[in-house]
Amino acid sequence: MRAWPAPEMPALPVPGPDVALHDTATGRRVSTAGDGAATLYVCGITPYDATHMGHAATYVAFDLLNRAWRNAGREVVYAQNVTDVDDPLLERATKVGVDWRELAERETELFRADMTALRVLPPEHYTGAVESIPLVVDLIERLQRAGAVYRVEDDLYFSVASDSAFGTESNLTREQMLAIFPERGGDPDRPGKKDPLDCLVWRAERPGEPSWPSPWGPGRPGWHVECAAIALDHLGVGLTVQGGGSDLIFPHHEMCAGHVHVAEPGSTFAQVYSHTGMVAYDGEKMSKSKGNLVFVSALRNSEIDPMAIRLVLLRHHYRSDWEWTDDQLFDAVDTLSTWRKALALRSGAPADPVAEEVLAAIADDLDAPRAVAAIQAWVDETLGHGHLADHSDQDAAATISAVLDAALGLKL
Ligand code: 5CA
Ligand code: ZN
Repeated sequence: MRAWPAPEMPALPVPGPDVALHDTATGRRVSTAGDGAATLYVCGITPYDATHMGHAATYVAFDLLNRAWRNAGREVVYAQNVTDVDDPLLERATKVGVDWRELAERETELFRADMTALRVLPPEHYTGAVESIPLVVDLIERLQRAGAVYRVEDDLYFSVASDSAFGTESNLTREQMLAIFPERGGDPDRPGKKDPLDCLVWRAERPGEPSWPSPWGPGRPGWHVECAAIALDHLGVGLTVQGGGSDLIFPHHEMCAGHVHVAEPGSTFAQVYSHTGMVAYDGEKMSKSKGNLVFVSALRNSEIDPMAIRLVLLRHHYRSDWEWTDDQLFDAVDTLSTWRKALALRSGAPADPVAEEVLAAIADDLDAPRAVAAIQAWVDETLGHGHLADHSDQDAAATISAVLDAALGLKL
């Protein structure tokens, strides 16, 4: 599948530091330094509605990581999926009376435009579930050969007992898993399952639903096996970072890891499991199913500067849960206008230490609020001095503009 056009990213004169990232599995801060390319898999959208601020926050967070690696001189290979066939997409298509393929293509195209406006670097591999069905079939066959798959009627399930590391990504108790599983697409009560936590890998054709041929008859992929197959195909095992929102910690990322561990015995799916906090609106997690949404495209259509949207997102640490309010957006618009005033002076307060602090903050578990504070301090100092003679750094604006763009994705 086609991704979106890459924004230009200026090369910085001094390389940034190696990146450390909080790992969900161990609860520790882990260095992502290493030889060879850094590999990143981030769970993509289910394209049945437009990109909301929760999605945008998640993709901007991993964009900071992508940029930090590149600024540190690291090669990056990034893969992202599109869940372009799944229950919620099919249900929405039926409800609004459009073909599910048309709905998926329309919303994916809107997502591309939103990511372009927010200056998010595109993945090297942007891959749909539908185009990956042969990969999924291949992975299920491998799981089957390992004895990890069984039938319930005509559907196929993955046995979580077959992965000895099951549970080590989320670190949840069995009771916690059983409580969350049905809220996130699981079916613990289905008769015939060996363990209530076992997950669907192949769903046999149902009347009126799309299906593809397979060795087990016509059907379509389960959700977790889709991401496992795409990540494995493009990035292999031991990827540097597996990412997504914290709503994917369980079951999604636990199951993806389980599939890969069983298909590639002795492997580790990811070195770091990284999760973003949830963005709320009107007191609840912003979600397509609840409908409490602020769309990136709606703000773009009302002539809001996408860089102001990006600044609102950067002002929250990626791991915290927070609530979107329109006031934060208006405040970001005002802030950017002050920043632009300072940059228009060209010379200003010394910029090199600021650029260094921005790179250090982002390399330190993507601390964007700290980076934004460093820029704000430079702007205050530069504007506060009043006349040019006080400004010791003749190239300050160029240095600050470059680091804003390269590290934070803010082109002003
Ligand atoms: N297609 C699956 C992943 S394979 C999916 O979860 N799609 S999604 O459209 O529901 O979400 C896309 C991405 O945005 C996921 O990484 C998800 O964790 C993240 N996300 C969804 N809602 C929020 C929210 N309110 N705040 C932050 N991130 C969110
Ligand atoms: Zn996924």
